[in-house]
Parts: sequence; structure tokens; C-alpha cells
Amino acid sequence: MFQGHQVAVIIPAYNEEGTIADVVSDFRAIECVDRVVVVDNNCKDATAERAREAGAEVVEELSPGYGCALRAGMNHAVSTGADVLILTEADGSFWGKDLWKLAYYLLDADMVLGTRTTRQMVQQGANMDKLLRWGNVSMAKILELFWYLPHEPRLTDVGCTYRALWAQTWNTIGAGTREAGPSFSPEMICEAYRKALRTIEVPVNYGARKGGESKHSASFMKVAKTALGMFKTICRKRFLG
Ligand SMILES: Nc1nc2c(ncn2[C@@H]2O[C@H](COP(=O)(O)OP(=O)(O)OP(=O)(O)O)[C@@H](O)[C@H]2O)c(=O)[nH]1
Ligand SMILES: [Mg+2]
Repeated sequence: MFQGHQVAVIIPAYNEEGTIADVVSDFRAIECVDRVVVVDNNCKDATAERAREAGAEVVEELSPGYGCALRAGMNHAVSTGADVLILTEADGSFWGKDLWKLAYYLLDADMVLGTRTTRQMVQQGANMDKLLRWGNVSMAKILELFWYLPHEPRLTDVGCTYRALWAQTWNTIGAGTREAGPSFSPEMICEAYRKALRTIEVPVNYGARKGGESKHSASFMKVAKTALGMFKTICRKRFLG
């Protein structure tokens, strides 16, 4: 419990048997965490078994994609009593102990976004070279510019999974999201702006993937595809409704 609120950690997972147990244990060790929910998104390996053994609840989601998995995980957690939702990844690139920062900032906000572009907090070996860092910052600045009026947001990352939000926030923005893949990440931010929710950003540590394979940013082509998809989503949310 965090100040009387039930805390659920949501982890989307696609073939992450090598890292999932350590990630679940890392987050379960954080005092305020009540539940860890792993979303098994058609995994072909032993992700679900490893997650259960480590003490997670496992939810199955058949629609493929990062966005579908996160949506299913949040719907499940909220409908079963969670008050605070923490989103993170299955690959060990985020640290459980950073959860406290997000939680404390959440007391004054509707949603808290981690940012992975603070150079002092990018660990050796992390998949955040200059191109990715500046790509993320540039996309964040585009989003910032588009939404400057009326919200004047300040953003330096649009794709960081590590986030905290209230169940109430998800109830407000969930129905307005539809992206299946990584574009769900900026879509959540835009939807929060559309609903005039208070959204702030906090630097988090970002490390190397501890095993398994990268799904969104393994090659230049994958990064370009992810970035283009995110840009289209940001434009759609701002100008098309
Ligand atoms: N459920 C589900 N999860 C996915 C899917 N693709 C990626 N994920 C998960 O979403 C998170 C982010 O995917 P990553 O492959 O780590 O993508 P990334 O963080 O951009 O890239 P790296 O961390 O650098 O490898 C991980 O926990 C993945 O297991 C998917 O299709 N379905
Ligand atoms: Mg990752």
C-alpha cells in the first residue's frame, strides 16, 4: 500500500522468459507494491510459468501488441481493486526502486511519466545512444509544441514505459486509446492532455536489457518504424480527434 492506496505493477511481456522472474522479484521487493500483473501476450516460451513462480498474477491477452497488453493489464488491475497503476517493462531495463519517485510525484498529479533521456541516468549498455536519445527528445518536443496551447507541457521522452497513474486516470483516458503497438505510449499522453489531466515527467534510471530480444528498437529500421508510427499518432490525436 502506498499511503492507503493499493499499488499494482503492470508488465507487458512477449517472450521474456530470461528476465521476467528477476523483474517480478525486483518489483515485489518494493515495500509499497501489493501486486505484480504480467500480461502474457501470446508468449511462445515459459514467460507465464516463470512469472507465476516469481509471485506474479498472469493475465492472458490474445490481441498482439504492447498497447493491447498494457490496456488489458490496466483493465484487469483496476477491475480487481488497484488504486495506483505502475507500468514497467519485462526486460530489466527499469529499476524497482525508482517506483518511489513516481509514486511520490503522483500525489500531486494525475499521471507521472518516466523519462529515459537524462544522460546522467542512462546506464552503460542501455539502448539509448545519441540517435535514440535525441530522437526521443525531438518527438517529445513536437508533442510539446502541438499541445503548447492550452497545456504548456514539458516533455523529454514519449516512449518510456515506466509510468504511474491513478485508476481514476485510466478510467478517464482508457476508452480514448486504441493503438495496439508502441504508439500507445504517446497516445496515452495525448489523451491525458485532451482530458486536461495533470501530467508530469520524472527522470528514471535506464539500463541495458538483461536478456531476450528487443522488439521495438533492435535495428535502425525498427526504430524508424516505431518513430513514424508515434509521429502519426501524435498528429492524429491533436488534429483529427
Ligand atoms: N505483450 C506484449 N508485450 C510486448 C510486445 N512487444 C513488446 N512487448 C513488451 O513491451 C516491453 C517493451 O518492449 P522492448 O522490446 O523492450 O522494446 P524497447 O524497450 O523499445 O527496446 P529495448 O528495451 O531496447 O529492447 C517489453 O516488456 C516487451 O516484452 C508485444 O507484442 N506484446
Ligand atoms: Mg525495453
